[in-house]
Amino acid sequence: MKIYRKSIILFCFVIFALKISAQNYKPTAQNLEARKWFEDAKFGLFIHWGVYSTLANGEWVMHTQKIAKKDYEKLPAFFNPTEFNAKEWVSMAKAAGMKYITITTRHHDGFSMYNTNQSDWNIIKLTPYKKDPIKSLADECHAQGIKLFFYYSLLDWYRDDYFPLGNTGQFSGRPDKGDWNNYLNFMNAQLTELLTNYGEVAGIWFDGFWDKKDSDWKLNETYELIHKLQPQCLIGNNHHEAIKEGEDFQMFEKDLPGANTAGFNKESVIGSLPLETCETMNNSWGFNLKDDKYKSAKDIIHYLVKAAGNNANLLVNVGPMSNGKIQPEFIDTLQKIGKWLAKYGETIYGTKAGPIAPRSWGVTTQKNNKIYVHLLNPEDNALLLQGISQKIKSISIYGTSSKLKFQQDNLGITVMIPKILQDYDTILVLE
Ligand code: FHN
Repeated sequence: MKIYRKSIILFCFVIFALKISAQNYKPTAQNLEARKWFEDAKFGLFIHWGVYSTLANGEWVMHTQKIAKKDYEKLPAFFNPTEFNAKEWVSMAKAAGMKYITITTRHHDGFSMYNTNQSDWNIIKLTPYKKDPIKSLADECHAQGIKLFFYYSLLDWYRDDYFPLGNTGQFSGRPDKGDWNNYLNFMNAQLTELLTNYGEVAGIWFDGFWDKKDSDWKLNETYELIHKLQPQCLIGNNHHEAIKEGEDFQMFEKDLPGANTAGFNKESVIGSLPLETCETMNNSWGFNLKDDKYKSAKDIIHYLVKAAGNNANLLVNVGPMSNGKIQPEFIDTLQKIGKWLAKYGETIYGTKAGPIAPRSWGVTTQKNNKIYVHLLNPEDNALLLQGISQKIKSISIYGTSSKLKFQQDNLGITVMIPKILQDYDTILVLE
């Protein structure tokens, strides 16, 4: 009896230990290095592009317009992006000061924008274009030294084996049965293609988990596969939940880390993983003809600066048109941001959040022996900075030699703010 009890305890211990070790994801040295690079990069371009772009009504059009599969299947025939030029897109991102691109390889409509052998529902098989834009983009990114992330939708409105259905995609006219394990195998096979045929992939950006939170997604297996194929590849998942085992960065859609203005970011920052927020340039991800609620260069620069002041990257989105062009409004704004970053990028790239928590007047960033105070909304002609323990030698306006008057005492640092302010963001440098 005693021996029997002992072996049960031992068995439980082994199971417990196995569980712990399975959960103890240890990132490789390459992965840790990639995380460091990612944290320093600060600014990326998000691209939502698919056959939905032809309808010019956003990437959710199949669901919002209740389009059945049999009708949606007519769309690829209209998708012929003859004006697409990977060099132009990558150069545009580079000139905007962006260090990486994250592009939709497959969104919720399940249509693969790349050459896949796992399904005919793809750009090569069904569009008059017949070419693989992801391949051209990957080659161009590698040539121009821009890292490439692949957005990959876990959610699928098209496949029968995405079953049982989740909260969306009920109008596509699919049968009442499907083999979930087959769906998971299909996804893993597609991810294997993406991580084998496109050179170095900086990361996989998952989305759509929230459609079926309670399903057994077997994410551990998928994450292990990715890290096995490309150890440096960073995994992020826009599941709107706390970070899960195997993920390499944490994301907050349309919100600064820890904030929840969008309504779906209930999780807080956990641990010390790199952080990212993403935002649209109007109110749409995919091309939307009628959406003219454009954010200004100032809006986006302010968001980028605030993201940096919160230790996060900003991934800013464009939804190219079905001819392959990016609309001029976006290009124009990105050029303005690029000019600003060319001048002030040192106060953003490679920085960490500064010693003072974000305030109504702005944020702080820091690098080496410098603290950058970003006055986004200067409120007064004197500013009291509290929370800096180091002795400050001098305070100047970034990029100028003009020193500002200040006093450092027990209360903090009081600095006089000049009347002439810089474009978008007046940056004080504390040495
Ligand atoms: O449903 C998607 C949406 O289309 C878009 O891709 C965004 C980007 O963050 N993510 C989802 C909504 O959470």
